[in-house]
Amino acid sequence: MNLERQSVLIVDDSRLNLMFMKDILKDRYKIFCATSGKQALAITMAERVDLIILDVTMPDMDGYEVCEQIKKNPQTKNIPVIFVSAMEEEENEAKGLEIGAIDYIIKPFNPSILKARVKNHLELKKYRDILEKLSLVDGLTGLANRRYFDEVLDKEWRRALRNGDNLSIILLDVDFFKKYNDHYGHLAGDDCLRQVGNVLKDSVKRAGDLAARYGGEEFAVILPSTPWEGAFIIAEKMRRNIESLQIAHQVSEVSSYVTISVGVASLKPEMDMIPDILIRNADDALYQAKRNGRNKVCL
Ligand code: GH3
Ligand code: MG
Ligand code: MG
Ligand code: MG
Repeated sequence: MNLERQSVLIVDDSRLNLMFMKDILKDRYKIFCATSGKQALAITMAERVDLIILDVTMPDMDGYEVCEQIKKNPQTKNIPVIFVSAMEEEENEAKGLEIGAIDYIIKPFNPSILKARVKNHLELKKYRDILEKLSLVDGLTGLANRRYFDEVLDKEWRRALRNGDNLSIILLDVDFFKKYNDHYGHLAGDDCLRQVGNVLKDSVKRAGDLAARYGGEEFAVILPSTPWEGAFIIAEKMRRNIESLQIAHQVSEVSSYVTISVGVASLKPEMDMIPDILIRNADDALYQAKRNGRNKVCL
């Protein structure tokens, strides 16, 4: 979880107003300033912004339009927007709230009210961020969960299709894990899965790679822009690193330690294919690895 100071973007075409609001908030938050809608949108794309204070009346693009753009973009739509405006008519306030702003403050305002409202909205934003993160993370291993894996696979699939690029995935499964649980107990089993998860985390280092818990004692890894040779090397490294943990597994039929079987699949996506084909190929390869004696990587 990102525990940095939260950040506020203040947007107003009057520098005097900007400085006034910045002074009120700068002790508590990291502040970004923009004097136009265009500049504001650029900052929301480039920086981590947790809340936006937005003037309504500005030349070129007015605050409503800026807010609409922010709410339309999946990357920025969850950033709360507070309008601050001298336009005190109720229809203006209603319009601001209707297009997705969380609050509307009328100028001139009392600085402590601005401060308090910003604080309350940022508290809510913090909990929403935590909930979103929890919904994507596997509780046992701290890896991405299946839901997040599916989302990323979809995204990477479309990117690879656009760029004519390779996309590889690795599926892996702990060998004789039912016997492990039966022999050592479920808690030891959980601990084993945690250790396997840590090895996977450490084995994928490139930005864009994703290691996930796919379900039960199965894990999956996405390797964008990676041809099969590279994916195979990473898979083999994972298999070796798990074996090197030397987690005792007295009742395994393949080794005295915990091992994994691994399937690798790689292709250049084409228009008439869907991402499931990668999963199916990796699953077939994993099945081969199991049939060929386990503790193996197959392609
Ligand atoms: P194979 O080598 O063919 O993969 O055999 P296996 O025993 O590993 O496969 P099987 O699918 O028969 O058993 C998987 C076991 O994984 C059964 C299930 O209880 C256990 N398991 C799944 N999720 C968890 C978990 O979160 N914690 C623990 N401790 N065990 C789990
Ligand atoms: Mg203005
Ligand atoms: Mg399994
Ligand atoms: Mg298994």
